[in-house]
Amino acid sequence: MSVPDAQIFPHATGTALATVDAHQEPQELIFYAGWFCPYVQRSWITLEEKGVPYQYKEVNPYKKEKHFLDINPKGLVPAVEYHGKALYESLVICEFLEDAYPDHKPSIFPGDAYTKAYARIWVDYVGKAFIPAFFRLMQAQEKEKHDLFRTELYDALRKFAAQVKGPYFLGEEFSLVDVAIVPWITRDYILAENRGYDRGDGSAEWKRYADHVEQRESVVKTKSDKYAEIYGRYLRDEAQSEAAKAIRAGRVIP
Ligand SMILES: N[C@@H](CCC(=O)N[C@@H](CS)C(=O)NCC(=O)O)C(=O)O
Repeated sequence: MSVPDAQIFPHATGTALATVDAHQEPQELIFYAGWFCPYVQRSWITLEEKGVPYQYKEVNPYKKEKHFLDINPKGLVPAVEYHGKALYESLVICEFLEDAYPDHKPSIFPGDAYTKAYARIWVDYVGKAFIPAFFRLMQAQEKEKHDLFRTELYDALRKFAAQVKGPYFLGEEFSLVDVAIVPWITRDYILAENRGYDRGDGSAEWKRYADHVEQRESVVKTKSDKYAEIYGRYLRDEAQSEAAKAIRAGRVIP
């Protein structure tokens, strides 16, 4: 059966296109990615930060093709194949890259145990509070719901911004907390254009943080310029992705 979301633009654009082109040679690590996906961008940023050699392969996860389901039975991007063995889940991949390539710097985890655990608390917060609020606002159809969910998103991001040491979440070092949230920051112009969202209305701290983190080189190098095309279906609440269905049903995003 054809899924409407399967009709997506087939490849990266903007600055991400050159990054894709530079990673076509076979490597021991194959990165299965969708140019449009914020979860993919997390793992992609980590690959670029660390300078890990990888081969980029574009996958349309909505097609659920057998060769991809063999790699990730969940049928979601990102996924990697490392020496022929598969892994998936964006944050798992980020942590794996850290462990598998310890000599590739910078590390996206702080060295001391306490700060590493503290970072994990805020990565968890991004997944449980910030991202669901972001998608709820995007998929909401009525004006009252826009107002309600915009307030909810501002509450979520203010709480996060209040903990930002600056310029990055943990201070001078870019870390997994920044990696976890920044793909949604690079896409928040969709909410600004369609849902009355404004970084400055969130809080001055949030705006300062968001304006800064989106300029990180690894973020810019993995950014495409056609996100609006993908999110039209979310804005009309027609998207059939697993995330969109979960938000619609009030379930946890897979
Ligand atoms: N929890 C997953 C989420 C990945 C995800 O939802 N990817 C989307 C694209 S942004 C996907 O592959 N969707 C296919 C679908 O929903 O059928 C992760 O962190 O990697």
